[in-house]
Amino acid sequence: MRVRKVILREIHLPLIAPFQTSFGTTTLRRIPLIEADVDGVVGWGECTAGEDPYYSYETVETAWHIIRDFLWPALKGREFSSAAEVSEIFAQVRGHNMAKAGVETAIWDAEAKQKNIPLAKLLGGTREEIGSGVSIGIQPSIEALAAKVEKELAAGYQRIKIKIKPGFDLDPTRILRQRFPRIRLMVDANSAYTPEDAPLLKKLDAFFLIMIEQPLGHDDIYSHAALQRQLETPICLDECIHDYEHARAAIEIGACKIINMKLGRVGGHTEARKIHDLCQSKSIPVWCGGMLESGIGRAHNIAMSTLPNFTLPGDVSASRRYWTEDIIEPEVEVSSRGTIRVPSAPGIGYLPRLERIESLTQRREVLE
Ligand code: OSB
Ligand code: MG
Repeated sequence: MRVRKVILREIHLPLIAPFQTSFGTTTLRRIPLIEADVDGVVGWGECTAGEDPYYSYETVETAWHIIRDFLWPALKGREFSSAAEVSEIFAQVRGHNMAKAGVETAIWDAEAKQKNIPLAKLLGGTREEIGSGVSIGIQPSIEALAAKVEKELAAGYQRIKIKIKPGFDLDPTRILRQRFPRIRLMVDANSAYTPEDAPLLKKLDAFFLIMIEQPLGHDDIYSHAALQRQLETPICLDECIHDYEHARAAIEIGACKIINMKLGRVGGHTEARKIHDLCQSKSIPVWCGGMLESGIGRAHNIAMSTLPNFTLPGDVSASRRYWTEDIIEPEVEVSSRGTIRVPSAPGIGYLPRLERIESLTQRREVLE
């Protein structure tokens, strides 16, 4: 295989409603899309770098720079036998996993299309449908939050995740648990707490959460181990896990009992699958996180979520929760049982709507 050409586009897509976390609020997504021509077959990837370097150090600008000035030169003219080898070709570049994943996932899509099979199959996936949960951003009031939860449960979603931050944590969680005693409920702090907050976090044990996601420092695996020893509630790591070795270290020292998998954060399908296999062998469940993706990223998330150790509902939800109109055809839909049907068409299995993509494009660069 050889990548003949890459078209980089940045599209702007306004969210239906602002999404607030402990680190900031997003109203408009700037999304780099990667269209890779691999031996004449086109694959699509999405780069999940943020508008600001608040979730991770990567941004849309750094990703564009890394793809154009380092990843493309490494790839250009290079012969390889499968998409599984692309992460090695990129290994000389330290970090910048979201930039890498954007390109790597596009090549996986192209390979699946060359072989005329669904990407889920090529990855080794075994599910025909995946369980879907929602991530609900911080709301102006607990009442507003409860109303959102009510609506998502009525739509069928299997699990509710709320974002917490200091000052918006115990009260909303307590009230939701009182109002919805039996639902699968979890919280995500996006690194907003410190080890000194352990007594407060310990109080969350009273609410029988299925997990607490990334309470402590974004790069502090060690402190999560000390915290996990004090908590009944399982800790799930998100920001801390960038590769296989991070996952191995976190599991070995007891820093988490669950791992949130994000393609962008770990650099693509190959590394995600390695981490998945490790977790499976250690009886650590994984689930697919989200980065407010457009349909392209969402489609890759669905394919990855078909691997057998994705045993918990992920943050992969319907296109309509975020976008008035997605950029793929058909859009991602969720059944009243809170499931997403895995497409059976080749590759990511959804069609990029090229005209719509072009009309949303703010900049474009051809690499060849
Ligand atoms: O921590 O999981 C997170 C969105 C942006 C950055 C980080 C996170 C999130 C979400 C959104 O929780 C999940 C989604 O895309 O639905
Ligand atoms: Mg998270």
